[in-house]
Amino acid sequence: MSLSNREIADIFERCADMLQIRGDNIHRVLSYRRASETIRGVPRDLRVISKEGALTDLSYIGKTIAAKIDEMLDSGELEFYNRLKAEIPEGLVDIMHINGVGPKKAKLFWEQLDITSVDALKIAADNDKLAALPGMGKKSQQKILEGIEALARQTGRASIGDARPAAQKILDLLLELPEAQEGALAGSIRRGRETIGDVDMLIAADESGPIMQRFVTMENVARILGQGPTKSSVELLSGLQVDLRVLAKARWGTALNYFTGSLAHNVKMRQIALDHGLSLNEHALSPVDENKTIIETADKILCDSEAKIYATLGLQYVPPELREDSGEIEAAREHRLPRLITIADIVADLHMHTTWSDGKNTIREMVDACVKRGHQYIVITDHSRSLGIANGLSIERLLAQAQEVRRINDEMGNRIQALAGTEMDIKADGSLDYPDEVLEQLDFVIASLHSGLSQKREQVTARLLNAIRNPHVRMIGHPSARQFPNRDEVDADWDAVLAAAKEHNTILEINANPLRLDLKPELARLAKDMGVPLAINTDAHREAQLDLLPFGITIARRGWVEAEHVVNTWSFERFRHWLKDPS
Ligand code: DGT
Ligand code: CA
Ligand code: CA
Ligand code: ZN
Repeated sequence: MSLSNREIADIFERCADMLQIRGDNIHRVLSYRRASETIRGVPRDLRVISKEGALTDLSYIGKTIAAKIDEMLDSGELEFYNRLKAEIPEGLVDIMHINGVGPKKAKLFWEQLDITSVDALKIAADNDKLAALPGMGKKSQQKILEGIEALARQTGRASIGDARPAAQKILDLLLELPEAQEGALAGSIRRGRETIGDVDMLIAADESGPIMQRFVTMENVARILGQGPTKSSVELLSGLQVDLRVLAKARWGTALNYFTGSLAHNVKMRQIALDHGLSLNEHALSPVDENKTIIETADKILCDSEAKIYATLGLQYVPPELREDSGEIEAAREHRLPRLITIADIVADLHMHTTWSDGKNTIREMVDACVKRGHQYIVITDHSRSLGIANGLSIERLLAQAQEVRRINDEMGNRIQALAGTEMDIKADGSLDYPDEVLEQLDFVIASLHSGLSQKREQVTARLLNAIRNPHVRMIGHPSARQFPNRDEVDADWDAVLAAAKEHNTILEINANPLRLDLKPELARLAKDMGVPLAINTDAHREAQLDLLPFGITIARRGWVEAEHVVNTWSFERFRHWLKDPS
């Protein structure tokens, strides 16, 4: 059996992990790790590339690695990996990936306590056996226990940042076929969930054969999970599963509605249909008798649009992002759904980095890129001095940068307004990274949590409140500090945080980076309900990341947010006046 790209990448990654646990030369470790990353990003089947003799054209794939790829493609196995497995118990790899462990500690636990599985590690930690080991302690033991819990919650779901563009590409490809009349993404992608279990895709066509054929023969397909006239499923080389359904245009509305979900929304919709004497499924609305049995002789109502379903049931049209049975049906009944924000409403980006700290583009490059994207105003917000790993700015460099931003702003004339700001660290002890007399020289100050993220609720809350109350701090960046897939949000008293933000007119950010999406939708909705000002920003560390805004818009829409609640939909005039007098 031949292996898929993803399986080969997984094996190289595990080789790298095992070499690292063994304590091998770091360059050797890295050669396997980089090969693994390269392969994960390759959009074509390695089998094809190998046949072309082009494996070594890929970055970080030399002769040795290429030979190992060929070995796996031919035999489905890798002798080198088998030998490593005989030496290093495989469970150590899982242990090493727990937050707070790493290769050295995994080896320590193995050598000292003969621990070779996550379960055994948990038992040892529960029984206080890790704390006494050299270099350990109660605190690191507790951290490992939390890491194990976080691991248990991981479900192997893809980030929307990866899944949505990949799905859209496939849809575009299929829509090129002459048979395809209409197409859409459905399921959790269409509803805009932060993570995606599998991709659901619909195409309207009279003849499905050519569409299904094209779908299962795409070059990034690892294996076909099923192929039929109405439904096919494939697994991509990336590991993502895609379900495609082909149906008649006349049933487009009912099918799209059904496969968009959520399940809970569908269940409510079906109940409302029954209240109208109709049975709703993916094919049609069908009249039922008093026993709720479909009257076979009665004419079915076909819906070629979702609008027709909602209208037939006396409901306002419900945007997909709201379809979670969290009050949207009740609101639709009373025609009081929000007018959700759209990407066209955004006129500014208040959070981005440059080469002054850990960004990849200069101030001028970022400013030009924002002009190109049509922004009216932006803020340059590099990291502050205590964030050493991000090359944070000393006070001298910060003030020099502000001068440079203002010089460039003058150069730009009325093409854009570029403001001088900072993303200041809220330090672990709760203090802010720059004194007030420095902050007051800036146009806009963000404060963010980057460290001390596992502190207790009271401590984290106090840090956030301290930042919110500072008169120079105008926004809290990525307030919960969560990161996909495995950094949980901080534990904070969000009621207190939102109330303080409201009182002090401190903006809470909806960070649009798909790894963050923070505030999460539930908190964004609470904030909006309380009248807390919001902003949707990219936190771009390079020019291309300025295009991540749509992911933030999706999150805001899931939080029922309207344009008015988001300060970077306001004109520069209004924003500037509000900064001076936010009351
Ligand atoms: P995911 O894939 O876990 O990210 O989440 P979804 O929502 O995409 O779930 P999926 O792919 O299992 O199914 C897509 C939609 O199809 C789901 O949102 C609602 C609909 N659906 C699936 N199974 C049922 C069902 O048994 N009854 C009803 N009414 N709808 C269903
Ligand atoms: Ca799905
Ligand atoms: Ca599905
Ligand atoms: Zn940032």
